[in-house]
Amino acid sequence: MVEPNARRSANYAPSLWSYDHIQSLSSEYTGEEYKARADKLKEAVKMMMSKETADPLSTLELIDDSQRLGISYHFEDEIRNLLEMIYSKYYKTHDQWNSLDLNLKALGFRLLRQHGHQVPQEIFHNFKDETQNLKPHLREDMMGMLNLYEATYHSYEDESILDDARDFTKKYLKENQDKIDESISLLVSHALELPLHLRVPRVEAKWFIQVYENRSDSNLTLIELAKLDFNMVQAVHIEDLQHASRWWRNIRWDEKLTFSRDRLVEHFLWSTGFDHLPHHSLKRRILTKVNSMITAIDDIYDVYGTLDELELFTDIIDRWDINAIEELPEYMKICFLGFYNTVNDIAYNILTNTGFLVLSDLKKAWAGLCKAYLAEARWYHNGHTPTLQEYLDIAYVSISNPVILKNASFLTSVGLSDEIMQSMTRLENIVHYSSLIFRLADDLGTSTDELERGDTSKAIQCYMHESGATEEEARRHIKELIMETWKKLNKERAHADSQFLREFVEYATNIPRMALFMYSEGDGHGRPDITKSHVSSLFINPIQGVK
Ligand code: 0FV
Ligand code: MN
Ligand code: MN
Ligand code: MN
Ligand code: MN
Repeated sequence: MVEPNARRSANYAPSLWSYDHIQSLSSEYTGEEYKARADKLKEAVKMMMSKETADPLSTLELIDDSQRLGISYHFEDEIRNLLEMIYSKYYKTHDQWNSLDLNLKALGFRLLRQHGHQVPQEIFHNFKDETQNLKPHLREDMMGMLNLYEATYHSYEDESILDDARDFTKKYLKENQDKIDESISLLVSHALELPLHLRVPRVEAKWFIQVYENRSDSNLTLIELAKLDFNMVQAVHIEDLQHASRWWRNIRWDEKLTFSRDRLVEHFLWSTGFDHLPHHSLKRRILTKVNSMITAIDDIYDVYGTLDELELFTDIIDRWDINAIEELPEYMKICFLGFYNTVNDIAYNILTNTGFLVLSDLKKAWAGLCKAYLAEARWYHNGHTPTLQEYLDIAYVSISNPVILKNASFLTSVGLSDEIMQSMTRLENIVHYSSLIFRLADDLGTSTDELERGDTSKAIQCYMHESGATEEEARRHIKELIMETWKKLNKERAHADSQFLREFVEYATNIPRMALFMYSEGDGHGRPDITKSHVSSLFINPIQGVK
């Protein structure tokens, strides 16, 4: 049992980003001149994509490069048409794909699966024969192995050919990465660190633009557009960040809830990782507020609140009862009224922008989150360690992803129609898998500190408790669970057959990608020094050398 009225402290470091600093940021990439230049370049790329080529590999490479450079959102129709054509010409039947070489198979498989085409794992049934006589110093062979490795991350459950191919290529790439020239070994070590499918697109674009530019055969139109577009999108992000930072300043939680993490900029980083597209500003601004409220309320439950207070707070949120606010302690009055006003304001924004009244859905999602927080607080205060399954049934909610995705679903660019409301039930699995990976990645990154300061047992400890495993074994088990859950998410992605679902599923996939990114070097959310260079790279420093 824990002393019921003791307050803990997490001693979180202060923010590195002052209000004045954020408001002083600016970008020159906003004027008509840049826009006109970008439009010209886009036309040129469209021309490249419309030309009939006899070589499917170069077409696929063009698509892959444009995706990695972060500019493919300008060419969605062109890319969809190209892939449909390539699919029906080369990948639809056994006879067609059986005659392709390994590199072409692998690149096509990845891009086609990514875009919802059904290519079977059997395309790689003889990959071991095909890789018998590889010469690692040959560029083509190495690219083939790299593309096969990347392709295997698009697998579903029970695809053992792809599991084998992943193990095989990983080993091969590790053993041979020093034997090739730097332009490829750089790609290989990057991929071994984390495969492309698990990376945050915006962060990857910033990295890949530099790599691609140094290539001897880079396409000058693509690279010019990528650099210009990156800077123009960054200008939009700066305005979004400034907007969110004004809200944060007005709500004053940084000075009123001083026990909690002051992380407005990091919350903006999260929401930009979820969706960085320039025309989705409203979504980014709203989700930054949502993320900030989640973190503050999480800190109330995990760190500052007494169990009695938490019981009361949860009940008032559940009843959405503004009249009961008098019963709350001072700091909870501030939190509840600020929260209540902001959620109402978000619902109002969604109503005026999309015509949908979503307040009751938002209320339900927040109440669900607070109940999950309370369940964990009770475990902690009672000294109860649940089984891993018992824990995850609560913890996939307490990671806050259902609240995030509920808000995001009402802000997809497609206006909500009956058809979309019907696909809401289809979203349940997507929400579940996305949340589970987010939770497990968060526990791998944060639970050491959490347990030290006093918090409920997280996935690692629950598994150790139930199985007698060591911490190292438990961590390995959690990592395997993450990989198995990605496979389930991949399967759900394959069913995304409308504009709404595609946008939603991409959002839901970027959330666990962001989690892997934010926790890759430690608790990048709790410790601003870890995240500082990424904030500068994405929001402050433009790419140099843009004409
Ligand atoms: C929770 O941190 C938290 F604030 C997260 C996951 C980052 C905020 C970002 C978003 C809301 C997107 P913490 O590790 O304290 O979470 P738990 O659930 O483990 O207490
Ligand atoms: Mn917490
Ligand atoms: Mn928590
Ligand atoms: Mn859109
Ligand atoms: Mn955590």
